[in-house]
Amino acid sequence: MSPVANALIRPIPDTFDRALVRHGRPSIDVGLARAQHDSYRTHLEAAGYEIQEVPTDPAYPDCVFIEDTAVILGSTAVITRPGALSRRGETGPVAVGLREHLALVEIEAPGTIDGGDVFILNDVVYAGRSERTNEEGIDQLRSAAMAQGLELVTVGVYDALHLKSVVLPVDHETIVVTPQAVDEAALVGLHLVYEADSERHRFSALPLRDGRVLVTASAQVTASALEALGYDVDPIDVSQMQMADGGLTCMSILF
Ligand code: CIR
Repeated sequence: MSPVANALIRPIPDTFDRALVRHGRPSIDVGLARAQHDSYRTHLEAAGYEIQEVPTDPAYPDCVFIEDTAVILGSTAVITRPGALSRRGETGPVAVGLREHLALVEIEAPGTIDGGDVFILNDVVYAGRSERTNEEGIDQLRSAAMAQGLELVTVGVYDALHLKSVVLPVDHETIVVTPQAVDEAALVGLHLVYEADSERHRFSALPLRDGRVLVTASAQVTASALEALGYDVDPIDVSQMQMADGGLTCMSILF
């Protein structure tokens, strides 16, 4: 089992149907979203995580996507400065939840970072340069990473909201990548598995501490490819969060 044992989550607010979306205006069913979020919570509990809930806030329709508000680097939580103006106020209550466990560092203006643009594998912090995360934010994250003995690699994101919309680690060396969505040269040394073309932008994954990999039920071809490689995949339907451009990593902060 991984030593990561805590999961910070934030329930769906009543205003979730007004969450930010990149394209169009999908009709999100808030009740169904809540049921799907409950199922997500149950999967985390079954894998052995201690759940800590940050109160939801209807002033922030996107607050369920708690991952974007903090990045855990060793013993430090980097409190982000989200790229979307409407999400800036989400960080305060998350910082309160994290400060009882970890030292805090804050990203300062003009830097912006969304946690969905960051993952860490083998002492390397991969940071996506995206529509939400800018160069100043990445520079500040690099300083925090170096203080923890980690190096940072910047990855250009071309066709996605966040790095983790299109690059999903499934273990310490393997990532599932959406073709032609990021600068793959920055991912050298990692084992790449490609998302099926027929499921473009539908796959998401979250490796759990019990060794299973939670995967989106909407990407069965990609999930089957992982299963064939020996991964123990656990499908979950999060269609309503996907309508709001969310995936599986974004609904928790694991530490
Ligand atoms: C947003 O546009 O900010 C939200 N609707 C979706 C955020 C998803 N976050 C993530 O994948 N880390």
